[in-house]
Amino acid sequence: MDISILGIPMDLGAGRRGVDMGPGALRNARLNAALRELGHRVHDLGDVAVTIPETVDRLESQGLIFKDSILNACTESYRRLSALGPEVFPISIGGDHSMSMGTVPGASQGRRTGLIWVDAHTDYNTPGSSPSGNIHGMPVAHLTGLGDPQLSSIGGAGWRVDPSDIVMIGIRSVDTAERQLVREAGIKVYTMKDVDQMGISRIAHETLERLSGVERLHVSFDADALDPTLCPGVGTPVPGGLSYREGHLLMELFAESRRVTSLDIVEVNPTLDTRNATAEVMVGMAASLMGQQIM
Ligand code: HAR
Ligand code: MN
Ligand code: MN
Ligand code: MN
Repeated sequence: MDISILGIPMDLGAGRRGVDMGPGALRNARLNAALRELGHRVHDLGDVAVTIPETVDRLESQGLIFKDSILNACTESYRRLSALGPEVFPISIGGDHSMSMGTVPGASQGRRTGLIWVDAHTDYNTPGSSPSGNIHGMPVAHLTGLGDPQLSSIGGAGWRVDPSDIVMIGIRSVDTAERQLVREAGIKVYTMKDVDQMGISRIAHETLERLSGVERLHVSFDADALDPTLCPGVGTPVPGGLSYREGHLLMELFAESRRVTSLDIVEVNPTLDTRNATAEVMVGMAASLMGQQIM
């Protein structure tokens, strides 16, 4: 496969600093080499330009924290990924999760896209519902057309993800108003309770079945979906996450389906990590999704 890697060194959407160093940490953990060893052709596009927070006013626009700068970085990411065409598998490495407002439409190539959101959080706040104002808690809402009109139209005026084409896995932290929005939208959510009760294998199969009608299939993998004992390098750790094997099995089963067309790896924060362990685990997850097998 032809894989293109795009770095998005952005922490503007997060409540604390440091995920802007995620792309460096993931490359340092040998992401590119690991993918090449699987037989893929890997082309690194480098990083998109992201505003340095110290150089701008935090409340650039209508009280939405760093909105203009996030909009710029997402628009640039959208353009870079759109230009790749449908034959290339893009892996976007971040960076806080607000980047997915650009990477999901960019990787979609204008097609109907299924979105698998692997995360401790549903990231379905709107500017009105958000308790923090941090845009990394809002990308999915904007991808479905809610919220700020500029952030919700990065992929063009008509493009959006249908809430019935979204599946979330690993969820264990949802704000009160956000929960209502997720319910109203009809998004399929597998909480950690579901993971414990059903097993990740059944969840993977149900997810693929539910998304059987889409043309493109995007996995957006937030490192905080995994248990914080395994991935301590995240800004918003929540106890009780996916185990190492649950994460890998999920990726292995998606790989087996051969249906996934793009990936984000987000929220890796080297300033909070232990010897780059979180980046190394996430490189392993990417390798499993891209076909690495035990035997
Ligand atoms: N729900 C909280 C908020 O909106 C925190 C969510 C953001 N945390 C993440 N994204 N790391 O998954 O502020
Ligand atoms: Mn997230
Ligand atoms: Mn999260
Ligand atoms: Mn478990």
